[in-house]
Amino acid sequence: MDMAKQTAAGALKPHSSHWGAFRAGWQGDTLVVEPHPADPDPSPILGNFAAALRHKARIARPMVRRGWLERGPGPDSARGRDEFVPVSWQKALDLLAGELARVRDAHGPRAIFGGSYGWSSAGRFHHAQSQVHRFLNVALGGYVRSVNSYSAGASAVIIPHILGNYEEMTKHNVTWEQIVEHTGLCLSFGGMAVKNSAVASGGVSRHIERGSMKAAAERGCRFVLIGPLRDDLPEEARAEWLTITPGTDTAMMLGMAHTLVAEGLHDRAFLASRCTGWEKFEPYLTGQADGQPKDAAWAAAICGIPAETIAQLARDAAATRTLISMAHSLQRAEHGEQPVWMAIVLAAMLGQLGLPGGGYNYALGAIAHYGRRFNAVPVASLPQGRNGVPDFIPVARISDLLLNPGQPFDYNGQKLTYPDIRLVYWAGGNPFHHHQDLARLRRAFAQVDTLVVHETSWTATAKHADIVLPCTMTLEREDIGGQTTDPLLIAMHRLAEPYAEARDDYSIFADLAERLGKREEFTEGRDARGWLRHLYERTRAALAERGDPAPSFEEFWALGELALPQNPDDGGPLRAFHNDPEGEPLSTPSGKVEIFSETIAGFGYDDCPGHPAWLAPQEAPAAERPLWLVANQPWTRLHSQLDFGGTSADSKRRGREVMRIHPRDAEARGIAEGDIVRLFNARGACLASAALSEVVSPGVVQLATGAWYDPADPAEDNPLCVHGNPNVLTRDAGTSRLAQGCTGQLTTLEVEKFTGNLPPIRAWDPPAEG
Ligand SMILES: Nc1nc2c(c(=O)[nH]1)N[C@H]1C(S)=C(S)[C@@H](COP(=O)(O)OP(=O)(O)OC[C@H]3O[C@@H](n4cnc5c(=O)[nH]c(N)nc54)[C@H](O)[C@@H]3O)O[C@H]1N2
Ligand SMILES: Nc1nc2c(c(=O)[nH]1)N[C@H]1C(S)=C(S)[C@@H](COP(=O)(O)OP(=O)(O)OC[C@H]3O[C@@H](n4cnc5c(=O)[nH]c(N)nc54)[C@H](O)[C@@H]3O)O[C@H]1N2
Ligand SMILES: [Mo]
Repeated sequence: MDMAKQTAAGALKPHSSHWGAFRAGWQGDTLVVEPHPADPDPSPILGNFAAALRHKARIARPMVRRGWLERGPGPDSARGRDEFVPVSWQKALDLLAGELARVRDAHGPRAIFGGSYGWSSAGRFHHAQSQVHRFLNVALGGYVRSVNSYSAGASAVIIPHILGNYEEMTKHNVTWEQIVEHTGLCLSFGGMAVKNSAVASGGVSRHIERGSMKAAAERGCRFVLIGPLRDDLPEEARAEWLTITPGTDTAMMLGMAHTLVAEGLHDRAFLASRCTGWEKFEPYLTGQADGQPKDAAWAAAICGIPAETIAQLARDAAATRTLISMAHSLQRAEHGEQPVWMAIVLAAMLGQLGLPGGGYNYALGAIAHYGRRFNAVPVASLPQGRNGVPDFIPVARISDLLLNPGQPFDYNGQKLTYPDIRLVYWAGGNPFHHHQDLARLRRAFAQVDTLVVHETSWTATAKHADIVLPCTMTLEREDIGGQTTDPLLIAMHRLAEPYAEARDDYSIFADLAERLGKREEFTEGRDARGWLRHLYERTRAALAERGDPAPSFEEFWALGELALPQNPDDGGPLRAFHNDPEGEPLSTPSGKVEIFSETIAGFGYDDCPGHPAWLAPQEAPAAERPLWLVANQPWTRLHSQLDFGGTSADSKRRGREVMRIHPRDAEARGIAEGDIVRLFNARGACLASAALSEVVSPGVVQLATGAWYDPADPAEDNPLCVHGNPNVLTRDAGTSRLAQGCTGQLTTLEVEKFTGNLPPIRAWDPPAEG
């Protein structure tokens, strides 16, 4: 260790982020960030902090859109094109409190959309989404909420019908420890890229995934990656790579299932004792029902993997301890329910659900929550109060909500109606990052009377708002970091003063609540420190109850972290069910694995029938859009957060996001390494820098999400994004009428070399003031 580091180390204070626990301190005016010393594989995303703190992209003062200030609330297509007027905090809060009261009194809280989806920051208290929900409940009587996530829109709805509680099936199932010890074959659909398991909501102190795959592979576990990108598994997994056509995994799994039946390799006893509906599914599989056997040859023609490879993989899976893992990505696509369901059926046919290191673990490796032990004590989160409004939307139906007030929609067996929204309140999320078809989203946001955004920085969402309130970022306040499957509770110390006039979401909401006569109810008389003490007490009391060391808040704060006891690695409800199907039934309607679901069949949805099926997508390559776009999670940041930070900015080329393309597809289009290219389809277009790479399958291009939307000419209705945000291209349609999940992962398009004058990049510039 050199001297400089030693000097710094003395002053480092603990903090945490969704991408890892760390310590940081100042060396002169440079923020030094060091990963948690016990982290074997820290994330490079930590490198985004230092340059971000005082970047010009930070919001300095409260701002109000000129058109809103002059003309008052109302639908306005000038959103995103207008100037902003700086105002004092006092004026901003007075205006906003007045507008909230107006909407509540004139239309009721059912006219306020407060779903406010987004990852915000890792601390349990200053979690912006929880803060805004609590505020709207306490001060206004509620809000229209959103359910489920962009992550798991389809799976979170279908898994409870088929296998059981979603949280348990993802988090309390097969662990990395079991994989290291027991798994013979891991079929990894969509991979388990370590850049993805860099991240866990609430923080992660030890990144164990790479090391676990290495240890498993060294013991002899065989990893097979099924997906369009070779680097979806780390080199340490020594994986074989099967390049599947995107969106066709269900067909491949059916082909494997057919082989199992044809060769008598399926576990009939397991299907009879622990599943329902096999007899309804089997005729579909064999073709007795529709004349088309779903055999390996049929599957090969759809998914692009040779029939013999599919058949052999089925045989291999039946011959050893096999784990099917499935990335979130497969279900963030049209008919995303189907691969989730079919993977469960395939695992049931192998009879290994619930065995150590075998069966099915949805989303293992997609985020660092999964494959770990559960804490034996709770980590508190901010209580959100009672929401008096029953209405909700599946989260990815935001544009539909704003564009179709009063219209009906289907969701999970219910017929619901979109309420008439007048005010949208967003804190801790970035819909111009996360949502699809951004031109449509702009039209949707133009419909409302008022859009309020709390942000740390000038995201495109902030630039489309009417009232923008500047917030502290995590480094500028104290908090507690923790989540249910990480064994460390982190005392997140403050590392910097708030930027310019930025304030904590909490203190903003407290002042707004005061103006609405609800300060005491919102704060319960606590300041931020008081809340940290209060939240910590939940964990401390549980520790004391167990007879474990239970330090006081002051001791915890001084120690900087607290190791939490964890439960044994017991395999969860699937293990219990495997061992005792009668005594420990699953939480599904039948108590068994539902290969056929009477419930789902009863909904009568043609896009999600009563058993898993291959349903060809509408979004498929065609003459004018011959390539698949995989719009996956970025390596260099969490979503769009700190896009302007060091690691993220350094990964851009000529300021633009990098798109990977197979050399063969590049050559056919006259595209060379480093060329600026235009990606386009009927919905929109963006620029990116081309990287030629055989890591990408032919026929596929890959552009990660998260580059901030940067319209060449904001005055246009559907401008070119000059920076490389793939969501100008993606389709805004639900997975099916069952779950209505996000389908942003896959889209189809064409790519060409961009030969025009290169437009400047202004993504991180503050908007014009006037
Ligand atoms: N095409 C396509 N689109 C996708 C996906 C995909 O695979 N393909 N993936 C989807 C998935 S899985 C997800 S989860 C979403 C993620 O979408 P989001 O969660 O909306 O993305 P983030 O960039 O994390 O947005 C968080 C925002 O909160 C702000 N923030 C951070 N801390 C604070 C704070 O303390 N206070 C306030 N007020 N703000 C704060 C950050 O600056 C940032 O703008 O994207 C989805 N979009
Ligand atoms: N570094 C980093 N890590 C993250 C995040 C981040 O923003 N940055 N976001 C976090 C969040 S919120 C979530 S929900 C998870 C998301 O977890 P995922 O959704 O699983 O992650 P992605 O990277 O979008 O997709 C993983 C891979 O799936 C493959 N894939 C895409 N379509 C198909 C298909 O049809 N079939 C097959 N077999 N493979 C396909 C792609 O090659 C892609 O690289 O990641 C988390 N981890
Ligand atoms: Mo996600």
